[in-house]
Amino acid sequence: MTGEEKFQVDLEGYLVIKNVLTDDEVSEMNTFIDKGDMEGRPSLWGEPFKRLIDHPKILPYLIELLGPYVRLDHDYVIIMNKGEKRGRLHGGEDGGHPSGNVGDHWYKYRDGVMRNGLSVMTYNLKDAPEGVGGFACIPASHKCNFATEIPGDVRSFERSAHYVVQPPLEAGDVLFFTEALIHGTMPWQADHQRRALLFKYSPGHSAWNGNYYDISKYGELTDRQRRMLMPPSIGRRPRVVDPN
Ligand SMILES: O=C(O)CCC(=O)C(=O)O
Repeated sequence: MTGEEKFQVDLEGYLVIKNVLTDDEVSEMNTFIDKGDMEGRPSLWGEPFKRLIDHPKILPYLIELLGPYVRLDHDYVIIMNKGEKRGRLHGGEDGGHPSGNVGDHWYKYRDGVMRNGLSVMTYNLKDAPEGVGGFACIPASHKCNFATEIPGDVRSFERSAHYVVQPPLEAGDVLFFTEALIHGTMPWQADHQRRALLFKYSPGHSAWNGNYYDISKYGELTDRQRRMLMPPSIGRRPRVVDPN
């Protein structure tokens, strides 16, 4: 992770990582989705998707931002057609939003180190240029203190506000965001489908999802993938990357 990328995550709570997937990888995944045989979580859809558990270009970000014991908590796909709506703006530091839901949503900085609770790597399989909708957020809201004051019509995207942004994304880009950031899904306006794979990670000791991975369903896994699919724990937990 470059110094500028660290600066951006600390400043804004999200980051666009360009060109993580090659054109061939994107088209292989899109062809699979076109066939419509998607059962269960994307990480179970075969090798090209299994690689996303610990993608070598993404792993350094995960370790820097969630620590050496980072684990995959859950993964799912978002497919949207023109005119479709999904979730309003939500998230934010625990307790900071009107539903009162307490998740494991937090961001902390100390002595040059950033740490996050539940965080997301979204693999984009279709372009999402400016103005088409999809992922939207309030940059820097992972550090805001008045989240309960965000008006309902802004949360539901009925009224636009200058502080809500939809970052433009291209197929192959990965979007990182901490769930401590206030974020949601704007109605999708493009003629083509939105296709996004959300891989959500937690520090090794914590879980958002109570439904842990069953590694017997995955066929062959590397040792690293096995470590990243372990249920939460901390005592004697192996690091994702062996320091030796
Ligand atoms: O990518 C999106 O549309 C946002 C997904 C979302 O709201 C979430 O991960 O909680």
